[in-house]
Amino acid sequence: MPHDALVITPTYNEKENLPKLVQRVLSLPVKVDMLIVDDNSPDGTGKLADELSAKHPEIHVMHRKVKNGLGRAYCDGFLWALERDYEFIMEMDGDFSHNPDDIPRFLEAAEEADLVLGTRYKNGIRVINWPLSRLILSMGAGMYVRMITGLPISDPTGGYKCFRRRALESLDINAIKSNGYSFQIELTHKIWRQGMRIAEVPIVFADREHGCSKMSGHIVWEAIWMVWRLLFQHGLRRWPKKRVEAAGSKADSAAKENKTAGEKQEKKDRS
Ligand SMILES: Nc1nc2c(ncn2[C@@H]2O[C@H](COP(=O)(O)OP(=O)(O)OP(=O)(O)O)[C@@H](O)[C@H]2O)c(=O)[nH]1
Ligand SMILES: [Mg+2]
Repeated sequence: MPHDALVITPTYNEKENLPKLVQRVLSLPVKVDMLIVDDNSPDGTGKLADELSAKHPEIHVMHRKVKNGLGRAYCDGFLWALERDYEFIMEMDGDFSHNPDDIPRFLEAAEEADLVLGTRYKNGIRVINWPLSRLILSMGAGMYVRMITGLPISDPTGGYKCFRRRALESLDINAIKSNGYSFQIELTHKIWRQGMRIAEVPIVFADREHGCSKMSGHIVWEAIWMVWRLLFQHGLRRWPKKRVEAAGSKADSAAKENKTAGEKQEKKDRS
């Protein structure tokens, strides 16, 4: 039987990482499914993913013909998840920069939020083995996003996230064209500006040990333009629309209880 949480991992040349990653995810105390979205990796990651999927029913694989960027891979994964019954849908890199042991904390926080973001920078800096230039770029990008768009998030370029189903349903996924940093910022901004509830959980981010980074200058430029686009799309507003209650939140259930109590009272009064 499928679980109600799905972890989506895009892969491009991750053959050293994938088997260990799958093992770690499968041995978590919470049960989750995993979708590997592989872009025809020349190192054979796709074939390896198929072998893992044949052994473990929790593992699913999507093959895409050409390398088309992390953003497109996630969007295809989201559409796949929404066609099924998943309530919690996570993004997790396949290079161990995101520690799979954090998954239960994301799922717990998602009980009270529409979107949960892993943060490397709230209450300290938790990044291992990055050159200083990369850290400055990442933290600088975060400041830039906050300054221009007003998005009150400590790590808006991070890619370890958990979406509630309705947060993804609120997006026009086919209209999202960005990749990399920009992709992460765009999704979060579009969910935040609708007034949905966002939570942050602290994570430790470690640079990859195996394989190589797909980071490029293009990714940085794309993000620089994207924040302005988002600001204009939102009518130059730097705040969200009226807050909507988070799916399954305590406040939400309290509101429902109040409503039911009110209805009961009304019936009593009428009789
Ligand atoms: N399917 C697919 N996966 C990708 C693509 N580009 C990157 N990935 C995967 O997305 C995840 C994150 O990619 P990384 O290369 O680590 O990129 P990054 O995390 O932005 O950069 P680094 O911090 O330098 O590692 C990894 O699991 C990659 O294998 C792509 O074009 N297609
Ligand atoms: Mg990485």
